[in-house]
Amino acid sequence: MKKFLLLAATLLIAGMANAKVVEKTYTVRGHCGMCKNRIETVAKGFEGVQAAAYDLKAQSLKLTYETRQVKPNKVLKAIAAIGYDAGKFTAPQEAYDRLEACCRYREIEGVNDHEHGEGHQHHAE
Ligand SMILES: [Cu+2]
Repeated sequence: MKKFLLLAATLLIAGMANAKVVEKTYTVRGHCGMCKNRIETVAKGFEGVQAAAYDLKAQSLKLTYETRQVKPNKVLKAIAAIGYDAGKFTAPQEAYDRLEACCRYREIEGVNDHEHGEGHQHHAE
């Protein structure tokens, strides 16, 4: 009986050691503070996600989560579902279309290309 209790205690401790909290960074597209808020809110909505910090400049989301409770791909998929490309998940066009004009990172990228083209012409004079 004593041996059994010892075994049970050992297993319990091993189980707790398995419950690891890790911090990982994923590429997530976004464009403004509103995007940041939405992305972080979705991520924090998952049980086991302890922290979610979106970095607009770096286009990356830092997730702090409990490995047994959270599958990061599920979080990324949920973020893609509201319109933001996340990790290997591309946001569906209809979700992207629902974003406000200031959040349309795909079109804004196109505008930047245009500006770059004009600058080049000026340089050629
Ligand atoms: Cu936005």
